[in-house]
Amino acid sequence: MNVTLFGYPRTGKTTLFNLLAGAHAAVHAYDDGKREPNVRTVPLPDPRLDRIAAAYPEKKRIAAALDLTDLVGISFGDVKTSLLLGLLRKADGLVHVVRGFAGEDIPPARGRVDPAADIRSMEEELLLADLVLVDARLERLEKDLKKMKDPEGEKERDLLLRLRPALESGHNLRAVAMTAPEEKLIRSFAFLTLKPLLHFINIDETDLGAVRRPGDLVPGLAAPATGDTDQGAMSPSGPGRRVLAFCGRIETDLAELEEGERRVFMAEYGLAEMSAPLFTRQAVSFLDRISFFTVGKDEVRAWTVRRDAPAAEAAAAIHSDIARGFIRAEVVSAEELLRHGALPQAKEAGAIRLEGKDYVVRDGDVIYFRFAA
Ligand SMILES: Nc1nc2c(ncn2[C@@H]2O[C@H](COP(=O)(O)OP(=O)(O)OP(=O)(O)O)[C@@H](O)[C@H]2O)c(=O)[nH]1
Ligand SMILES: [Mg+2]
Repeated sequence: MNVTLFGYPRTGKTTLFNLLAGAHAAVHAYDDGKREPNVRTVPLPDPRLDRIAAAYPEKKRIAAALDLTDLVGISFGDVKTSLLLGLLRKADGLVHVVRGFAGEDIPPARGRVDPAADIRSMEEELLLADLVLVDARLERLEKDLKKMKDPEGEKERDLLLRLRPALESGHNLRAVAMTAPEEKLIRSFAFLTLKPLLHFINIDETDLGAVRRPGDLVPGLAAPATGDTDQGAMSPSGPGRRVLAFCGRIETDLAELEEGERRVFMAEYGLAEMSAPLFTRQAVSFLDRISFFTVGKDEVRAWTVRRDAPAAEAAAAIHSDIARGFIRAEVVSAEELLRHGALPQAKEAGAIRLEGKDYVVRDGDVIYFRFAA
């Protein structure tokens, strides 16, 4: 599972990467000409995993992991031809880091600081990159179809012809209703506008009061209504843009402090939470995935799988052998399991269900896969 940080030059991508990954990658990448991305894997905290693991103190606890990639800035207008396009396409989710801080010493990429304009133009660039891909594929398909009849190719062409106008009229492919087989048909294109996208605005400390209400900060770009909490700001449901804000400079200073001291300064700035826990807590749902858990011989472990995935796919996330030899899944929700204490007691109480390979996995399921080796 991976997320890529990208955006125009000097917006604070590496600063955010360091905050999220607890890393110390050099900023000023634009000075030394470094082109390779920074990469780091971070564990995703999950209180349910902690509580299940607490019932098994002798077993190791293994959190689900998220791979973070930090790209160098892409110049305005360059996304569709960027050498980094391949890396963007590989991502499961995209975090667009947006310049919101003034900072006269660091000239903004487009001459002025205008997060709303940057968000709109980056979204257009993503649409355009997908459109280029659709057109190139359509041209190729039409040529082939003239030479030879190919029902699969015709299906693909018809679908692409349906996607094209959506892109042209400024709609993400996420907004186009597609059947599961259709989604599969175009999966290999790795369209950018199909990916979960979050705009993360790097704001000035004077705007910190608005940090969890970026909709107030950037009028017209309201995140889905979230009341006073940040909950749901990254959630994929609903048509709204997903926008969060952080203050790179302040958080970088705060990250150096000890917990107690940090709390004091955070309170002073009116900052309820640092970006790292905020982000990692919501990363699984941001990526349109859900978590499930396994209690193995030696370890209690969290996994993630695509939302709406069947049990067979969850099994495959662990090991292809388990998917291949799948017999039954023994399933109990984490809540139910914890009510009984541990698996043996839950079993005794008849709380464990036997499910087949088509069972749609629910967030928080604890699963034991029976399989034939
Ligand atoms: N004033 C101010 N400066 C910041 C803030 N965040 C980052 N910077 C500075 O902006 C410069 C660029 O930050 P980076 O994190 O390297 O930005 P980047 O987007 O990774 O840059 P490239 O990879 O070169 O595109 C650095 O000098 C940072 O110290 C902020 O919130 N406020
Ligand atoms: Mg950078």
